Amino acid sequence: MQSFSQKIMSAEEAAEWIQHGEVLGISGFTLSGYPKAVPEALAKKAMNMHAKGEEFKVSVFSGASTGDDCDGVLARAGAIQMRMPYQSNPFLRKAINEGHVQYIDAHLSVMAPMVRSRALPKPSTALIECIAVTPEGRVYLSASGGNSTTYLECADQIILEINTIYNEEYIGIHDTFIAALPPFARAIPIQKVCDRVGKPYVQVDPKKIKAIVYTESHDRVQSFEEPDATSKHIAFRILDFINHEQKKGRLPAGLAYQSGVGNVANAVLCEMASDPRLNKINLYTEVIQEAVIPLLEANKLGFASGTALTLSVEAQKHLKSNISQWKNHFILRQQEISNHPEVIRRLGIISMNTALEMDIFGNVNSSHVNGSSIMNGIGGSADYARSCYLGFFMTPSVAKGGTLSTIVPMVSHVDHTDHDTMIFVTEQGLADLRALDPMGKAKRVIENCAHPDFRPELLSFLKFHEKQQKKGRLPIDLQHAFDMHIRAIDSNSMI
Ligand code: 0RQ
Repeated sequence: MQSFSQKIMSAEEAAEWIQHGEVLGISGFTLSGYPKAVPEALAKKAMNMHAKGEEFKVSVFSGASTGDDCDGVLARAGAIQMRMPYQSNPFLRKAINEGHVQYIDAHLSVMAPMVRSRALPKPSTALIECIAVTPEGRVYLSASGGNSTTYLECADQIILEINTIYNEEYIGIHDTFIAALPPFARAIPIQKVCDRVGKPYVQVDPKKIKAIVYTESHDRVQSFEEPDATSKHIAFRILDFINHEQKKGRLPAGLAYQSGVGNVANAVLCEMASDPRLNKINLYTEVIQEAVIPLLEANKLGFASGTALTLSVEAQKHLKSNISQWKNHFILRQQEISNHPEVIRRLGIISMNTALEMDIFGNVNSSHVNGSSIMNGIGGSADYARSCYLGFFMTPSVAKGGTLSTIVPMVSHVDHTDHDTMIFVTEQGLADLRALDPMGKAKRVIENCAHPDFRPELLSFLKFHEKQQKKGRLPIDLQHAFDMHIRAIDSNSMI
């Protein structure tokens, strides 16, 4: 049996195991469960080497976004060559948009199988935050599942950060199940949100563990703003629609929800906690976020399955003081499973994701401002949108103080095509696009979702169709499709 006492070391010593040009496979998903000490040490190492005129950059594969003490420090140190599959850090975003970091924006469900099948470069080092490791090599993950199991399995060497913020009561939250690659893959045996199909730990070869670093540091997650009137309007419209569909017999009661990231998505979940029409709510989602606490306190959370527990520092402490009572409400899975289309389709998920902009024909841009500057990434939104039972895309009808319309003639970047979208919602209203042809969709989206200030221009876009001799199915006027975006680029305003 392996004794780890000689492998316990400082973050700086652990960083010496990582060399220029490596691919790191790190833990972390939407600012939860990411390594905190070794990335800081690695950033210092990179800066020292750069000062001496030496090269030092690594490629970073994660689950999803990590905190400023990981993505942020590494980006500021100029230590990232390539990043995949999702980020949300302002410094890293700037470095990507300025062309200093290569960024591959990928569906979150496919990252791990692509690593295992060697379609992507193999991470040489796995850098993983955990709660504990046993001498037999059982690694108990911390606040996120992400792609950690795959990185631990594939990497040549392992560096663990044991975060003592967590105590042993957290052990058991994870369910690590990995499907074999085709043609040997079998059905994933999840029939209910709460089904456990794997193990509460990841088994690694203890000989691969080169360094263990102790940390005591919360995930750096900001508290959400109190939901504003716009977000509340969006939430009411979604909840009213769900209630209406259930009354009409078109939507079975009791389906689980997926909720995307950001302020709007959090507001919708908060409204669910106080909506008397909803009894117990189950989540089959990626990110179990802050609003899960009001649901627990209102005794309305049945079960939450996700890959990340993304809570503000205050909520992390609150969860810790109630962990023995609340832990039976949670499962954290690997993102390959939380986002697996097979499971999402079988369970029949109600999916709610936020868009940057949506077009009148049903296409959605979640990731690129004016078609070119990355915001965060597509994340898992398409994993859910494509396979869900009922899918909402929501956004305030205007951004940047009312100067930009989020409803446009054509999105400037397509993450979700009209084939994969169902319901659009803004604070102005809701448009069910499922039974409409392109012209029907356009009229419904303009009437129900666009801000009144932008409706005349959007309607005039459709007049092109009336003027055309040779009509075509989609009334797209290529000469004017991006007029609104071009004005936004020229003057920061679509008005
Ligand atoms: O900018 O921060 O400078 O003010 O975008 O917008 O309104 O605060 O919305 O926090 O809910 O995030 C789409 C980014 C929305 C997020 C997005 C500007 C706006 C603001 C943020 P400021 P809000 P939210 C599961 C699902 C993709 C991944 C996904 C996201 C900033 O939800 O990344 O869905 N989604 N994953 O001013 C220019 C527009 C704009 C705009 C908004 N049309 N043009 N700027 N903004 N609309 C989780 C994972 O997959 C991990």
